[in-house]
Amino acid sequence: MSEGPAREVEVSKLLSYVLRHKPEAIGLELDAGGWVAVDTLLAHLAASGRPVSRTEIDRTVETSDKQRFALSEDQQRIRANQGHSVAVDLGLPSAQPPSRLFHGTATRFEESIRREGLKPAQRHHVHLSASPGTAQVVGARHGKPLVLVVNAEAMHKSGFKFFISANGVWLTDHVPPQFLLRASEA
Ligand code: HQG
Repeated sequence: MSEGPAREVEVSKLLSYVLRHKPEAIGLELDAGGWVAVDTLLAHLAASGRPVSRTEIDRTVETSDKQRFALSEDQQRIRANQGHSVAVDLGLPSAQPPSRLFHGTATRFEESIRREGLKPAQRHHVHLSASPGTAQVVGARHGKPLVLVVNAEAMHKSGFKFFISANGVWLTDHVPPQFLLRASEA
């Protein structure tokens, strides 16, 4: 089995795929909270021709640049911290957001976003960052990056719920256009 950064990215992508999007691709079933036993995961990965070791799982959980995965307290189960497209209830507590949050997107989406607000696309929530720098990196995944400023304070006061994932991503269901600030208002 290969080692090194390329292998770590490969394992992280594989785990993202089966723990967020397509558990059924390897015959896996997640529980309501998105958890699965690590032993079961390893067995299904091996049976589908993509063997991963327990050490590689532990290393991925520890070193994932964005802390994408979490192990249960007893280390027996694993789940993705956020980013799911399959139906799971992460049971995250709602939290008071900072007054401004940032969303990274591509310039070509701006017109549609200004019209409809931010929608979660295939995921469960709209993903927001506490720092504009992180949002810039997220936006660059889609094209020429654009960082939008969200008036989270006003949303929160209006009763919109915010959640913070175990890896520090702010999540909300939808950001209506009136809460997207123009650069001059931010
Ligand atoms: C856009 C990665 C048109 C939205 C990242 C985004 C993040 C609209 C795209 C996490 C729209 C959805 C999430 C509207 C939203 N009209 N476009 N009304 N509303 N959009 O990938 O936020 O590496 O599902 O701006 O770092 O880019 O996977 O969401 O461009 O944390 O761990 O629709 O995924 O983390 O794209 O990324 P995505 P995202 P991981």
